[in-house]
Amino acid sequence: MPSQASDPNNREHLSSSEIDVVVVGAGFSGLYLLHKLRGLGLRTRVFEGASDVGGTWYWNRYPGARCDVESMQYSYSFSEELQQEWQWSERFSAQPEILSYAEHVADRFDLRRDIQFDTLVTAAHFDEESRYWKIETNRGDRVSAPFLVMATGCLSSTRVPDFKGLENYTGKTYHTGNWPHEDVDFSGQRVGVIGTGSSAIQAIPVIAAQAAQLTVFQRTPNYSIPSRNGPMTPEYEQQWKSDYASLRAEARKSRNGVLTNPNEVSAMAVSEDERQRVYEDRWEVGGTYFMAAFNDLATNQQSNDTAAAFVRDKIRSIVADPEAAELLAAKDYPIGTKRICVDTDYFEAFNRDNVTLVDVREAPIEEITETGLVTGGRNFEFDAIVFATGFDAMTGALLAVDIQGRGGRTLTEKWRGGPRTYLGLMSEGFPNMFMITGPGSPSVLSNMMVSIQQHVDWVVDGIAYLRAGDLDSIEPTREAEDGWVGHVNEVAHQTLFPQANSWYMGANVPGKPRLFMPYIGGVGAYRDKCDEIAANGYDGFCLQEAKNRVVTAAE
Ligand code: NA7
Repeated sequence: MPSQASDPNNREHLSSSEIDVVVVGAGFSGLYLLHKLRGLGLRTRVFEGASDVGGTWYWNRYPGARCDVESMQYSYSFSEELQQEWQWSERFSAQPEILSYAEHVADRFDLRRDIQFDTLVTAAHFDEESRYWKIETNRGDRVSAPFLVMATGCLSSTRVPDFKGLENYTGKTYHTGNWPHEDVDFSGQRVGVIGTGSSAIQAIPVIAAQAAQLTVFQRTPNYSIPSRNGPMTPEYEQQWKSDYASLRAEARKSRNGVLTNPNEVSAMAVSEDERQRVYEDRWEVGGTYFMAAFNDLATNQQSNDTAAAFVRDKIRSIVADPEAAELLAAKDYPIGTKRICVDTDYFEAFNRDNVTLVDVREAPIEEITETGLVTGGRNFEFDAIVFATGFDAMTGALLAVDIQGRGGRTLTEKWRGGPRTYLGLMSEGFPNMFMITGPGSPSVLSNMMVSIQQHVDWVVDGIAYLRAGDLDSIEPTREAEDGWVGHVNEVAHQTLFPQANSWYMGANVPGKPRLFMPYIGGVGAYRDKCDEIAANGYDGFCLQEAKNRVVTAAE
């Protein structure tokens, strides 16, 4: 086999019979999977559509792209050496630094030699006879393996709305989630940004500082908290590094996989003065810590209202033009029920002379023209349009692959009414196919690094269990899956989350079933549940021996 140096795309791959596990995706999930599976002695092939590792952080290179989980917490915990040696330069890391970290991990653990880049998996069909997954790629590869792991990410299928006339536009277009690798220079240009989600909120202040004119088209305003980002101090770094083992353990048991210093008091249990003091303190600390100001902001409308009102007042105090301030102040959904944003000078950007806000809620974008767009009967001309219009979240990347399980049933067909999984890890009818941070798991409601590692550990332990027991397949029972889908839904409806038209609810994609996709029962509780199920011999799963004897957890 040639070295990667002589074969840049690393396309010379192991023959089918030599592969134990096919992994789709070389983001943080795929990288850790490969490392762990190798540790088990399993021959693993990773397919990745990009030209290098990094997943989300490979694609989302837009100006201002940054993680909203603190650097000291948004990193792998599986290697003590790695977590001690890597140095983050800021409290919240910017995309280039996170990508360098992913590259460093790939180098340090010599991962690239088992990754085939520039290759999209197009089909994965389960062959019942051999109990192997047969995989096809857009480059003509055909491989088969007993195990398939979809490490395709939750926010990797970008979405440009189906605007009339889009193909006619002659200027430059960009999507935040698929940004060019070359420098994009907006100097002297008239730029339009469509969307005001997390990506836009990060990009707008940076683009505004460069462009001649920036026009922001907002359909729904977002609540955003200042990040208070700054350089990493040696003291803060040491505080974490000297106690990583116990801090990481605490994060794993926490609600969201992030240590946010939660205040275990209801917002309704304190006086108005005390409430304002707490919000003021959290606003000063910055970041998503704000949402941990009280313990019932996600569940109690009255409590939530107080936090939302506080943030609206902050927006009014920052934005000089009262009309723009009112437009920017979210009012019709509870704070946090669309993903809370974290910014650096977002609202301040609207005080610049070269930035204009246009409301497209009442008058949606009618069409894209050769030179710009039309909304509310007004014509706007741009040298470049930035689509910050988000993703077909959680299910988009999975359903983009022609996945067929037992009896040739497609995943698309099975999920027509919404995703159905057991634990967000597997779906009935699709034996030996695992999803990392799939719908029905805490995933996007948590620190992804914590949830990714938990899933990878669970999956790899599961495969080891099968191997040790001479079992060759695992699949959830329909009953267990029904129970889990019901539980995910029930827990979601104990919160305020279903009230918002969010991508958590699939509401941003026309025609997508409207239901709350991630599991909101808490990272710690979820982990305990997964561990308990494994400890009970994989309760709710059907395990099969090579000889076809069905083994259930009760045996
Ligand atoms: P989001 O949060 O889905 O934001 C997409 C934005 O695009 C949002 O403001 C949308 O408005 C807007 N949008 C979408 N379609 C349209 C149309 N047709 N017209 C006008 N505006 C539109 O994606 P991001 O990339 O910002 O963030 C995704 C996640 O990445 C983020 O939550 C973090 O977890 C990281 P809407 O709100 O739907 O009215």
